[in-house]
Amino acid sequence: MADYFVGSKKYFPGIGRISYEGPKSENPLAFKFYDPEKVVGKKKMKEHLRFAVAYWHSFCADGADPFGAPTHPHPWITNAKSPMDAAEHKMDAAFEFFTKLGVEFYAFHDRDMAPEGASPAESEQNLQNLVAKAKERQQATGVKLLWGTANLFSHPRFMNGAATNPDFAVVSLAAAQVKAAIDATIELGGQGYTFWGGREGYMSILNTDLKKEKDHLARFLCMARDYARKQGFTGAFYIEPKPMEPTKHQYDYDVETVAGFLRAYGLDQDFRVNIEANHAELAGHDFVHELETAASLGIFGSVDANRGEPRNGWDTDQFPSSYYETALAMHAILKAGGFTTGGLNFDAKIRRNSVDPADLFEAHIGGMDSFAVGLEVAQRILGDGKLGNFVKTRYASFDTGNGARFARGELSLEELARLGSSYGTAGLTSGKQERLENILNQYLLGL
Ligand code: XLS
Ligand code: NI
Ligand code: NI
Repeated sequence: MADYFVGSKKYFPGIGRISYEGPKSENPLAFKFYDPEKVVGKKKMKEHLRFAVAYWHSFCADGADPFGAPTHPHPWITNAKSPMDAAEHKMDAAFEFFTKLGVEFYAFHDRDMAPEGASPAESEQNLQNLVAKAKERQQATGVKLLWGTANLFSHPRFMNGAATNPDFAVVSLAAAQVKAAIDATIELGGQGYTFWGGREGYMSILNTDLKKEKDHLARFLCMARDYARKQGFTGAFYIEPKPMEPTKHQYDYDVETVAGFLRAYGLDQDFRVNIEANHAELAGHDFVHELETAASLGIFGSVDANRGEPRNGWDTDQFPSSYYETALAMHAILKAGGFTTGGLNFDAKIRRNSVDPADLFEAHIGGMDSFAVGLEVAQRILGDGKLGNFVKTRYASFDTGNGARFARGELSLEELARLGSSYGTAGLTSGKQERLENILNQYLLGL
């Protein structure tokens, strides 16, 4: 990666390139566990983990919440002469940050990068101007685009939804944005394009035609896919499930729901899921449950790496810090064959009272270290095979004889019932959950 922006002192003065110093380092601005070049299994850590920084949380959000004013106003915005000027300075800050942190990817929404104009045409022009600058910076630094997306939730016109809006005019305005965002993603060599349906859902069933809205959503996604493929996009399309917030009920509730939707509308060949840890929690699932579900359905794509606060019921988007969770997540990801187009995108924000410029670095360092530990633990679990073998043995009765005939669909219910009456007592085999949890704890400590 070129050092072009690392030398920059503009927005993060006093901070240089973050390097690996090992687990005992007391330097808050160093990696303790993430050693990008270290080989784990067959790949380097950086190739396994494919970290991305989220443009929106890190360079747009300013600490404002529904109860209070911004606490970290960004100099690239407050000192700017115009919204376009702010956008360009923001981009400098972003690339300075990416290169100093040493991440290889970023992700963005159209409106994170370029301000909305007075018309769709002006908005598209703004985006194209900024995309040209981003392309230069990508070339200068080697930083790549993990995925792009369109913000179809902030503008008041989307208050009743975007693709599911009851007003056709709004659906077509959403299309103008998605078309431009797809073009931008292609221009920047993006490896994926994400749809997070923030307002694709409803607040009251009394004013909602559920079937129409879902049909429209599917129609819209088909059109977007066809357009992108026609333009030569070969990357993955992701749907990012979330059960609620800002709507009461979001259609892309969780992975299983999205899988059913994709199949029902014939979209399952092109679309995969971008799984966010905090969204899994809001849906009442463990993060690893969503990952394993996606893998089992063949639609695992990418990850929005963050964590929720189990005692709060909303998307707190905190940086990941639990080794237990990252180990189980990386175990699921490695079992699924690892990332191809996807990666670990930090859809996470520093807390409102984290007001030092260094806090943004420390947050990402912690998240990257947490996943590096998770990766090493996962590799240990897979390398040793104890857990995998236990699971395999648990289902061994389906490997041969009548069990295998059942699995192949060769038995009728009558035959199965006849076999059942010959077994007498069965089923009293221990699941050994406690033993397995104890073993996992040993792996976590590297034993
Ligand atoms: C919001 C979502 C959003 C998507 C991108 O909850 O996580 O940030 O990742 O639109
Ligand atoms: Ni997300
Ligand atoms: Ni989210």
